[in-house]
Order: sequence, then C-alpha cells, then structure tokens
Amino acid sequence: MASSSVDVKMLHKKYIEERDKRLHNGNRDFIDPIGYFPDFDRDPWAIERITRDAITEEVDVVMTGAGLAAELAAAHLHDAGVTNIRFIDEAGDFGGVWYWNRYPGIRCDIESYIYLPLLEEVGTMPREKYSSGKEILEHARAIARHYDFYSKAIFQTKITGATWDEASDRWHITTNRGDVIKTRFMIGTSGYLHRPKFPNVPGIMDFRGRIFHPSRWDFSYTGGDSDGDLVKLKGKRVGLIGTGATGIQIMPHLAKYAYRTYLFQRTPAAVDVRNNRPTDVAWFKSQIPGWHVERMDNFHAAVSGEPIERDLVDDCWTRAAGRLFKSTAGGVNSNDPADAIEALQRYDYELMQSLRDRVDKVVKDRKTADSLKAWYNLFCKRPLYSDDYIECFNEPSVRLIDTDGRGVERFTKTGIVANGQHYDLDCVIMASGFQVGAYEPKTATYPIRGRTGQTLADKWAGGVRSVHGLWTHGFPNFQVVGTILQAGVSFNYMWLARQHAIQAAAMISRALREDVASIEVTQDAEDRWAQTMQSKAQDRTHFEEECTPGYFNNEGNSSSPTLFMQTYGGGAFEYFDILRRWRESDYQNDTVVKRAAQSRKSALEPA
Ligand code: N01
Repeated sequence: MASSSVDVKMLHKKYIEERDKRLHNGNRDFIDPIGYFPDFDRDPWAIERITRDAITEEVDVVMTGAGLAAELAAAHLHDAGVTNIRFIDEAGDFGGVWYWNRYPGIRCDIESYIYLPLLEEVGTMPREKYSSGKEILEHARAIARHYDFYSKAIFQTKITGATWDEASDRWHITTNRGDVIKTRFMIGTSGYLHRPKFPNVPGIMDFRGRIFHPSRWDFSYTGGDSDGDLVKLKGKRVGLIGTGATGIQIMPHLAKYAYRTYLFQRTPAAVDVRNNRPTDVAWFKSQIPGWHVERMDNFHAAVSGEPIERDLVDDCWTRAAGRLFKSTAGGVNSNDPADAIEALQRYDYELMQSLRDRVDKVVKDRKTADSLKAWYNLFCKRPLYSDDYIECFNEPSVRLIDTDGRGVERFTKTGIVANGQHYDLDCVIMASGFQVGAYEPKTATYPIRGRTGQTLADKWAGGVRSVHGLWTHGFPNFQVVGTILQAGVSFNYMWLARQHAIQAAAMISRALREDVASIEVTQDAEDRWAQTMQSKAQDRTHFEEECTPGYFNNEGNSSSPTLFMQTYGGGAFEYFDILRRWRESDYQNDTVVKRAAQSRKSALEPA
C-alpha cells in the first residue's frame, strides 16, 4: 500500500459529503425490463428454436434452472445414486448467469481454482487465475457432459407454475411448452442475479437508438464476441451507464472500438489491480486430491479473518477482506476495543487512498483523474479489480461524464441529458445491475404454491422465513440451493452453493432410500431459526449508514434490513456446521416426515 498517513477527520467528512450527494440525488428507482424491452423476451444465444413434443412424466428431482448451482446439486445427487432428475431452464444450455452474460471482457473476479465447481471430478484445468466467462461456460458444458446431464435437461422452456399436490406428495410443474412434470422433490436453483434492472430514468422508453443490458449483449450491433473485437462500433457514439463489476469490464472494449464512448458516472468505482496470469501447469498438476475444497476453505478463512497457516489464493480479496470484512461485518465492532476499530478504519482509509493514488499515477488528465476517485469504505460496494479500466481513460475516444452523484437526468429520442447537457448517442449500454436478493419473491417469474395453496411470493412478501435459508414451512420437499438470505454467505458463491448442494443431495437421497413421501419443516423450526438469526445478527447499521448507496445497503434506504444483515451472522463455517449436524441427525424436532404408505393411502381417499 502506497500511502502511510491519512487525514482521518478530513476523509470522514468527505465520505459523508459524497454519500449525502448520492442519498438525496440520483434516480434510484428501477423498472423491470422484462415486458418493456423486446430483448428480454428473446434469447440472443439461441442458435435455433428447439422443437419438441410436450412432456408428461414423473421424476425424483427437478432443478428449476440449469446454472452452476443446479449442476452442483445434480452432481451431488448423482454421487448419492439419484439420477432420475430433470433440469428445466429458459436458456438454451447450461451455465446460468454465464449463459446469459457474454458481454465483452466478461471475467470472474474470484480466482478460477476456487470458483469453478467440480474441477477435480471433471478434470478441468482453468487457463488463467481468473477465468473468462467463455471458459466458465465451457466448463458448465463439460460438467454436463461428464455427468450425462444433457439427456436430463429441457431448455428454452419456461416454468409457468409449480404446485404441491398433497394427495400424491408430488410437485406438479407446468411449462410454456405444455409439459406437466411431477416430481417428488424440487430444488430451487434459479440463482439471484437473473433479473436485470433498468433505472427508471425519464424518457428511457423514448430513446430511438440501440439500448440493451449486458446480459443480453447485441453482438450483431457491436460486432465481436466476449473477447472484444467490437469492430461494428467504429464511427458510433456509445453511452455506458454503470460502474459496477460489469461496467468496468465492458468499458475498455468500448474505449478501444467506438468513435466516442461516454461513461455516465454516478459513483466512481474503487478499482484495485487484478494481476491475472496464465495457470502454472506444473503447479496445477502437482495438486494432490482434495486440494480444490481445501483451497476454497482456505480462501473463505482468509477473507473472514480466520487464522490460517498460509494464504493459498493470495490476491487482493484475501489481503484486504481478511482485515476489513470481519470488522465491517460487525465482528470487531461488537467485541474489540475502540482503538482496534479505529486502526481498522485507518487501514481502510489508507487502502482507499492507495487506490486514489493509483488513479493519479495512471490517468493523464487531472480533472478526469479526480472524478474517478472513490470516496467510501472499500466494503460499501463489492470490491473491483481490473488491469485496464482506469487505464482506458487515457484513450482519446473516451469522455467521462461525471454527474457528481446525480446520475443521468433523462433520455431523449437521440441521446441522454446529464449535467444539463445533451449527448447524441447511437447506442446505450445499461450496466445497471440486477435485482440482487432472494430466490423469491423479488425475482420469481412463476408462482410456487405450497401445501395450503399459498404462493412462496406471498409467504415471503414481508421477508424470507425459512430454516437455514433452504427449507420453508408449508412447502414440503422443496429446498433452495445457492440462496443468500437467512443463509451463511461467502464472496465465493460457488463454495456456498456446494454446501447447499451437499445438503440437498443428503436429504433427498436419504428420503428416497427410506421411502419418505414428504419432509416439511415445522413452523416452530422456522421461528427458532429466525431467533438464531437474530441472536447472531451482526450490527452493520453504523457502517452501512455511512456508505455510499448501493445494493449492499438497500441503496441507502435504512428502513429495512440490508443484504448482509439478513445473512447468518455467525459466519459461513459455523453455518455449514449447522447444516452438517442437521443432515447427520434425524431432524425430527424440526420436520414433519410422512412415510410413503401414508401418502398412498391419502391419495386414494376421496377429496
Ligand atoms: O451491477 P451493480 P453489476 N444513473 O449493481 C449504476 C456480479 N458480477 O452488473 O454506483 C447512473 O454492481 C450504479 O451507480 P451507483 C457481482 O456480484 C460478478 O455491475 O449506484 N448510474 C452502479 O455503478 C456484482 O456485484 C462478476 O451510483 C446508474 C451500476 O449502475 C453484481 O453482479 C462480474 C443508474 C450497477 O452496479 C452486479 O454487478 C460482473 C443511474 N440512474 C458482475 N442506475 C464476477 O466477476 C444504476 N447505475 C463474479
């Protein structure tokens, strides 16, 4: 870190001033583009429309999605001997977010050796320390081939409803292809980053140029592919909105190809170096069996500030988060003396100052450099890493339109108005994020009706209520994989999804072996988990209130609990231990288990 001394008082004042600008300005309302923008009702990657007859069948398990979390769940089921399964996905292939998001520059910011699931099982060696989206998609396909998942998947198929039938103890799933699929168990694997959002900027529907979200990139308009080479942008004026993980990956490619690229910035991104590099083949081949999970555990221990002998991943995440996240998550705030908190805050100030110093070193134009400096604590937003984002502001084609926290004012037919000035544009790319959050109700596209006929969206309208974030009363034989609310979290989403997959496979395979018709968590168990969540809650209120708005702190709206405050506060290791103890017990205190004989009897009874 470059800077050793910082003016703490000045920085605190500056951070609050910058936060206030954004709290009271800038349009933070969003619209769901689905139904408004035709791009969202079609699949840009579909080579052809699959034609097939409607399916009527009965299986043991349905995965409501075919992303990496679904593949993990299915792989663990496979290992437990459960193979009568089905994946249903609107997409045309496996991959989930990596199927839809193919924008230029897409790359995972978590190390490939811990992010990519099932590396040892499938025998994949990632090409680089941080994989491209293309490579991750290839790996998703390799997993599917390895486990013969293609024969179990129906793609380009939207689920239209899932209803629990108490008489037969089956979920009845219907689709837009006329399918009726009955299943004993249903695993919710639709992820939490599949619903894009557009800011509700006045006039957005009036814009007559090309406008799209990165998760529906239009390469027929830009040319190129996810590696870049956007040759059709030559001569075009392009506007980019968004300085999150997505926006900063796209920007260098626009800068290289468009005649003019305008970045409409509401909040500057805090960007550290990525330092990507090719995999050392000899090192990779020297890993001994079991290395993959060990490395994932080591990463999480490092970023949680747990004691470790050696930081195996050794990147910007482990170096910064190890010291900072534990404190900002409340661990230090609640237990440590005030001087420890002060020391950590000082470390955060210094780290952020080093990022601002880097901007000064790289960017030639002083005004642009000043505008690119981020004034907030590192974990107010997801930390960002790039080796070409800051650098691209030296390109003569690039214009940074710093709206000083206000965001763009409005769209017109021909462009965007920001800071009172009109910018003529041929194309606007809305890297404005996703509806991050719960599996339901925010992101649901179809009703899931439980035992009483209530939908999950209705049940969770006031907040998620569950056991471990995975099971919920009134919805038998239904488990979510890869959820974050009421569950333990990790910056490595795949590590979390793996634990959920292990849980689902253990519970389902055991139920099938023991001829169990249904398992449902009790209301009492749900209430006890709510109490546990409360007793373990990390109080991040002070930290998050001082943050610049973003999806970590409900866009600055403190009237409801923020994302992290709804996650298990005891940490992921402790949470995983709770899951393990639960599945190794007979969980009878928490569930109502119905045997198959009981179910057949009830099915024969008149309604
Ligand atoms: O979205 P975001 P994202 N005017 O919500 C801006 C994952 N991911 O798609 O900062 C102007 O982070 C908004 O501005 P501000 C990852 O989990 C992972 O980039 O709020 N600007 C912000 O800059 C990530 O966290 C990888 O002021 C407006 C941006 O839009 C999540 O996806 C890679 C605006 C939204 O940022 C989402 O990232 C990529 C307006 N009216 C993504 N409205 C990995 O590598 C919004 N913005 C694993």
